Amino acid sequence: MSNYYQPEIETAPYEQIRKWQDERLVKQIKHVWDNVPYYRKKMEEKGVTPDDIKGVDDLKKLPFLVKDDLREAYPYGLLAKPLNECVRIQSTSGTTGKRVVAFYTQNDIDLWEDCCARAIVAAGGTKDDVCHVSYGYGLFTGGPGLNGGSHKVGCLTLPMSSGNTDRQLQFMTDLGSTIICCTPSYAAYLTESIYEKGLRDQIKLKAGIFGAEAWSENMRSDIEQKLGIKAFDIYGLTEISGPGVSFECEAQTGMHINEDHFIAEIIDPDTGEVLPEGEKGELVFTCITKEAFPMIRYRTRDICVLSREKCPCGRTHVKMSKPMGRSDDMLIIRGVNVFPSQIETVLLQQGYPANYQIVVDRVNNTDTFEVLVEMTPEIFSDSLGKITEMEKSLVSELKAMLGISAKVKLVAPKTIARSEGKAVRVIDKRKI
Ligand code: DLL
Repeated sequence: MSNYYQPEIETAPYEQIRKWQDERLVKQIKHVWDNVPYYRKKMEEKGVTPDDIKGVDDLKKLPFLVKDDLREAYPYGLLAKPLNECVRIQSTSGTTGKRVVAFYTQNDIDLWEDCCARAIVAAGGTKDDVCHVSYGYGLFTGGPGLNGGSHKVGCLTLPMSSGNTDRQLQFMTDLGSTIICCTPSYAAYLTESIYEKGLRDQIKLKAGIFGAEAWSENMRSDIEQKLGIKAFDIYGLTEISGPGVSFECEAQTGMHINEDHFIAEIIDPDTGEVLPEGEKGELVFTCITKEAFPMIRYRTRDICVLSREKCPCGRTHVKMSKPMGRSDDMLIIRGVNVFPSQIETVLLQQGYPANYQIVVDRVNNTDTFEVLVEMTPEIFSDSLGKITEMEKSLVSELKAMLGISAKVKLVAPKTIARSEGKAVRVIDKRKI
């Protein structure tokens, strides 16, 4: 039996959702036109005014925003409210260049926390739960978002933040955590530590809410089995608020996008053309309720598929697939597109843990491609012959999945650095 945090919204008929979107979009575009000169200029350049936007069908007339716009407009150029009406900033983990800084009014925080509360309730959360939040707190949106959602649901909230695994496990056992929120790679690490310390019998977890990075179905079933929990995916990005832009329900077949707040489109990343439902492409979001930092047609670079198929959970909001990679971090190795998640799938299928690192380099104008894979203590063997055989077998499995050859190196247990946040999966040394 499904539970909802805001049933009248989460199960609203599609016509109602569409009505909210039409009305809110028109209002939002006026708000942005009036208050964000940077975006107004972009609209003018495209020859669009707020009068041209009557509803969702007109969305495609509007210009896109990309990460470079955020860097260019840093820090206040995309702010749509006076600074003294803003109460919070959050920021992305940032790769190159300036960090992305997102602003929130109190109302923005309130709606964002509602989204996170929907995710927690969908994972079975109630006010009787002890919700253990091990996403980082601070500028990263993971900790603050799930913390706020957990309060709204009324769970006893443990604001653990990331790191200090011994302390995490002590609180988890002493206080009887029932829901754990963290990155999937940290969940896998915690699981490993629970077994190592013989704590499995003292763990009361029933659900995990894992997101912020890609993870495979095999990783899900591995964690679910070992901890005896149900593992739910949660998606989001700082620019669009943080975690809770979409979340999984008990059906575990994609994440419901909170469409009363965000309009989703799928585009061809090369041409920008909007693709029909069911086609794979880049996800684009328009925020229709955010006041301080309303992204319009923001290109996420995440590649996925949308589906309006009826969901057994009763929610009516569109579902997105797990991101299958990013249009900008997809690796092109010797001309072949490679997603790290494909490599992870092969490893888990072959009984290896998801502790791996992809190293790409260019030697004599040819790409080198190496996958370092950690063995578990069970499969660890110091017989050179056996290791060579296992490496060979992985090489052929990877070749079958990817269409190109990788060099595989099996390394001893615990030699690849563990992450408390997002795992570093790819080391690309090429200078192209
Ligand atoms: O990672 C927000 C978040 C926190 C989501 C906690 C879920 C849980 P950023 O640091 O801005 O925000 O990174 C956003 O991370 O564009 C995706 O590429 C990736 N990402 C987020 N969630 C998932 C997921 C947070 N469930 C970027 N699966 C996004 C795969 C994800 N990738």
